[in-house]
Amino acid sequence: MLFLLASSFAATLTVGPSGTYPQPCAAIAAAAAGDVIEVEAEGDYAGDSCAWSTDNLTIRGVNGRPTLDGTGAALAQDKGIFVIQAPTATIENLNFIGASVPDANGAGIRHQGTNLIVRDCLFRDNQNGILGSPAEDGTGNVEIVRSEFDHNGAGDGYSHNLYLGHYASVMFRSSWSHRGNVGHLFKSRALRNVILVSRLTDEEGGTASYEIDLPNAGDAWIIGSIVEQVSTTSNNALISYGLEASGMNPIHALHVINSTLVNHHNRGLFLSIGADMETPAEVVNTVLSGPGSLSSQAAAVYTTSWSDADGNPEFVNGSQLDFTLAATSLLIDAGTDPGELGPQSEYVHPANEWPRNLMNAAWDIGAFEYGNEGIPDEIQDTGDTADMGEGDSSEDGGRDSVSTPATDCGCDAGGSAGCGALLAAGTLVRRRRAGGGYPSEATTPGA
Ligand SMILES: [Ca+2]
Ligand SMILES: [Ca+2]
Repeated sequence: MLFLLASSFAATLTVGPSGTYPQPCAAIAAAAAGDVIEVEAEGDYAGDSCAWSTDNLTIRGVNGRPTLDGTGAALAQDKGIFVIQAPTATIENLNFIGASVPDANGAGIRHQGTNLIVRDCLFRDNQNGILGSPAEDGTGNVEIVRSEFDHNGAGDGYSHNLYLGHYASVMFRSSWSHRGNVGHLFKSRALRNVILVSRLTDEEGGTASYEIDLPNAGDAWIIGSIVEQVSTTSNNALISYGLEASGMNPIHALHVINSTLVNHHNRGLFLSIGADMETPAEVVNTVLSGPGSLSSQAAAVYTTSWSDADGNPEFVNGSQLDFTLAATSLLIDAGTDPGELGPQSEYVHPANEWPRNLMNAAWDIGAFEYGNEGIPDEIQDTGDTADMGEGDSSEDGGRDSVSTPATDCGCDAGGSAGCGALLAAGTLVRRRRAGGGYPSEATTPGA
């Protein structure tokens, strides 16, 4: 009995100068299912790399964000810095840098398990930021929150900032993918993809191909997000959907809601939609700014959306990628109520989010609501933070440490006009205040 009890409790293993283990992979090798591994930021972990199949490990950076630098190192299985073959894994607050292998597919994280949660991580100058394919097609949920993907790609067009295979679902939330090296900023073949209050901007120096590539279509939601194509893009389309027949998903429904799409190339195609996609794309409260064609799909439906034909959207500073609205913008209050799927939060740079309040009782077009200061309405109105719990950021306006709304303040199953449909679909999850102040909780079926 005592043995059974002891074995059922997760242990915390410590890594670093004052920890038990010198390197993360030594702790990973020693860990049992369910254990937490805390990695001190101040250690030197260059070249540390391993594969594991131990279930439900959490690897977490503490006292800052530690760096796993794979530059010049031989990486596990010639695949990546972390090669995860466990059913479920959680990776928090780590930098993955410089992964490269002989076949040019080296990844910061190579995922071959089922469920993966990544929070507060950075992937820079790897051949792939994350490269994943589930152990069994059609299973597994990947959730990426508050993470940055910068200048990954081997430059061959086959490696990307982020490339996920045939998972059941992928959630990319309050995250930033930028400066692609020829590959895509986001590529997924999942049955369901949700890109929520995120920023996918190629930016100065980027040469990404597609900013979003969903080659096998699927149930796709781009909500409250910013997508920008730079003049040096390798392909003048921004969002590519359903262009590969092989492996095509059964659902062919693309929804773009309250997003800001900007083309800085001299020509372009905002939505490149495969000819076999019989369901009209739904584009609601979305800005499509810059030259080029809106969509290759004639049947696409635009509801209170805005293109150059409608005039200047009047961003505060579009050339510097500030797509908030000027006071005189005609996009203010010009949207329609997107219902259950309207974004309840806004992207906050870099790689964060805060609540989106409906200002002047009318939706604005695009990813940003004019006048929103990110503080939940309840706080703005009353100054009373008592019912919001700890971690409110009302003092600093929420920009540094995004407040995590209590369940009645944001997007949750019981909230007002929340993201009910996504919640019901098991994609969005209840936002509640966790110990670490995370704005979202992961979906980890069976965990
Ligand atoms: Ca492009
Ligand atoms: Ca408004």
